[in-house]
Amino acid sequence: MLRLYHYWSSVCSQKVRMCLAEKGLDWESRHVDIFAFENYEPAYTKLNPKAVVPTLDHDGNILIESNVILEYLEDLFPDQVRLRPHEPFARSTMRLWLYNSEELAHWNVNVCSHNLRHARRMDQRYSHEEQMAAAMKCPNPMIALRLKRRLAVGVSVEEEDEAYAKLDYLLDQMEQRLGEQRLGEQGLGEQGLGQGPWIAGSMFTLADIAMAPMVNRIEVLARPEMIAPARRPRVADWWQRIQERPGYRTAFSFKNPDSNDPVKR
Ligand SMILES: N[C@@H](CCC(=O)N[C@@H](CS)C(=O)NCC(=O)O)C(=O)O
Repeated sequence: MLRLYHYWSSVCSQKVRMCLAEKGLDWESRHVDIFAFENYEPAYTKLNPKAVVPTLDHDGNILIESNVILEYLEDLFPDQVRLRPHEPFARSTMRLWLYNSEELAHWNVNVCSHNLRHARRMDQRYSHEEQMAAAMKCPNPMIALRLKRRLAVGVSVEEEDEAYAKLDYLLDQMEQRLGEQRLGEQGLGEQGLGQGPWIAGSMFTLADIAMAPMVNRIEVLARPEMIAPARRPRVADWWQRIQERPGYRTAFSFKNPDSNDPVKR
């Protein structure tokens, strides 16, 4: 049995939901309202000491970290729609982009989401004091300090601009990756790291799944022109193809259980 602890619009949860959908796996949902601070409750942090979503429970094996969960699902169900190439260089490219999705994309998307999404939600529900009290309960010092700092000074325009510049830098690399032609790639077939159309070459992989929620978030944030065809034609084309996939549609249509949430997408 696969049980996923997740939040409807969390990018890291979307990654795992998309992987489950692409593989056609059944799973049980445990929605964790991170804007009601349910992820800081001891019952949850016992499972996930980092106090973040997602967490996967597979027959009592508890997994955290979305990229680790993606690879675990691939290890468990390798034949149920393969999402990882065999060829070592294509596989390493897939892993590089899993890493990029966390190191560069997730952190900066989080900064850019704060004013438009996160603060609006929390301010609608809780006073400043209540939010500070919740931050005090968070056992993960990185998350707690980030929340306390944001409650004290917010996210400035400069900080946002810096985060968008880092996302631009990553999207430039993605544009280049999707157009790269490796010498001698002919004949590598499905495993080869040829020119697209996917991030690790001709095969749709976990790397595409890991980047999909990040690009989706950039689109719903204030700067969708970052992925417009005129600016980055290959990324725009990739994004179009991602959105056409039934796995994307299933994963991203998970309903927000809170109808009063000011954030709709
Ligand atoms: N590296 C972790 C990051 C998880 C993470 O930061 N999740 C966010 C939602 S996308 C979260 O739970 N935030 C809760 C909080 O900041 O209180 C992963 O990939 O699973």
